[in-house]
Amino acid sequence: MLGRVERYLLEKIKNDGAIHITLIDPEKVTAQDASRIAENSKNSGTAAIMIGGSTFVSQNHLDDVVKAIKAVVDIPTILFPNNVTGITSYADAIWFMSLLNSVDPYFLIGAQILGAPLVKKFGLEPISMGYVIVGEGGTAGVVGKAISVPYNKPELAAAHALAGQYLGMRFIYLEGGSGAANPVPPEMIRAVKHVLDVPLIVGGGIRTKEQALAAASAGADIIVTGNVTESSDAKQRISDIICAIKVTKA
Ligand code: 1GP
Repeated sequence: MLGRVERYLLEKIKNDGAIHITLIDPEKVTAQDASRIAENSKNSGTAAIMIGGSTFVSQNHLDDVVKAIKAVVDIPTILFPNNVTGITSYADAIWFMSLLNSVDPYFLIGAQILGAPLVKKFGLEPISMGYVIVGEGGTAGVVGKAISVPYNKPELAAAHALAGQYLGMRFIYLEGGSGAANPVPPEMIRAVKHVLDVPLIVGGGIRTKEQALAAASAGADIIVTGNVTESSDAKQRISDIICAIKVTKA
């Protein structure tokens, strides 16, 4: 049975075409910053808040960040963990994810085995997701020991994504790496979308409405932005991104 957050995401994709999710990296912000970013993003029309980063964060700080977000917005909070330490009981859901192109079994299934009992204990809604690192891949690629799929090999990205879907994953995430110089190219998104039946998430290096529009037009169902949300003109930029992707697919 699908959980509440997953149903909400699917419904919103169906109604809006492509949707936007705001990523907050708890390592980069105070709890106060996090609540301000979440509130601004919500007012700009973001569908949900993802919380996670690629490196270290203390458990207490993660708890405080999620609590601060939940105090100001009612849209779903979804954990985006890089490890077992990325789990807190205060969120609504968790991307229960496997890094499909990691060479380290820890990121394929090891961390998931350690984390699963906590997810159960905390009553978090697990949303199964296949994570594929592409292009420069950023910190996530290094930490996750991924063999990144080059941007000029869209068919390889499609094979990874399809394997994830056949293994039962209900979302696929193409990750260009936070702060990537170039976002995932439309040709790669198109090739992946062509073979997939499950929703496609795309993120990494998306900074402008033009880039978001290009990703959505190529088939991204969910656009994730992180860095943009921390900029001084974040509210306007996120509104522009959301407006652009709605127009494309609605
Ligand atoms: C990282 O895809 C996300 O996991 C977001 O990347 O910070 O570049 O928006 P940015």
